[in-house]
Amino acid sequence: MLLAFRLYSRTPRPAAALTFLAALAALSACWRVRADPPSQDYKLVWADEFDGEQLDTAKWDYRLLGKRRNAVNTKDAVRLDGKGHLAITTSKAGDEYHTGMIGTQGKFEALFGYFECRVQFQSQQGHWAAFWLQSPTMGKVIGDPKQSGTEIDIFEYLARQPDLLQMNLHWDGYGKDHKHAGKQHKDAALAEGWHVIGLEWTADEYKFFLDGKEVWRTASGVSHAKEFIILSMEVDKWGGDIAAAKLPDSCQFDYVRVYQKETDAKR
Ligand SMILES: [Ca+2]
Repeated sequence: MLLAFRLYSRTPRPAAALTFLAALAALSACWRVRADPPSQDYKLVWADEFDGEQLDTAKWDYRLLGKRRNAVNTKDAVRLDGKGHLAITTSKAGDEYHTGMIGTQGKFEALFGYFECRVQFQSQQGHWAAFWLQSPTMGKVIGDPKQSGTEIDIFEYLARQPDLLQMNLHWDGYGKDHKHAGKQHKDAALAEGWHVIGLEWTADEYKFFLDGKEVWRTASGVSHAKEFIILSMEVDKWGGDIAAAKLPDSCQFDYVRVYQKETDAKR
């Protein structure tokens, strides 16, 4: 009724109407930031809200336990805080660094859709956080990422570059045929608070979103293979000098949600 009055009143009050429309636009932007697939025909098909006290092992496996890069992946590094968040923590344990990685391989694998997480990044250098997709067959057939799949790094975040969101695609294996496409998006707000990061993956392209805003679109290395989800922290010099980090240091996830169109879900 208010909207009708503002828009259709015979004696319009342009300032009030504009204020109202601006408020409506701001509210709509808020909704987008909270969680929203890019179009109405996406339906939620999988999610973990990280409620409860224990990692849901019906959805996730601990991945690559043991030595990985310059750390040791442990189960203890991956914890729910009991307040709806998953934390992956890098810590020092004697002469070693411990960190963690979880994935949905063999439990949830999807072809196309909209993948989203809400995340608060780590603050220290020496390690990096990532929300990524991987196919079990990546690199098996060289020259055809459609068939073999692609490593889709929906985000990688390095606290030594606190205002950069890194998005990367890798295909044709990790050897001499390796191909890469990537984008760094600058946003000074990344280091503070929570952010919603999403990927829309269709048969033709990828679109990457930060807080509801598209930040990269590419048709490079588009996978037509089913992919699983990985959440990880990794310790290596790409992240900076871990010896200079104040540990423990965590990346926290509030949720991971996957939406598909009806046509995707039937594949
Ligand atoms: Ca949550």
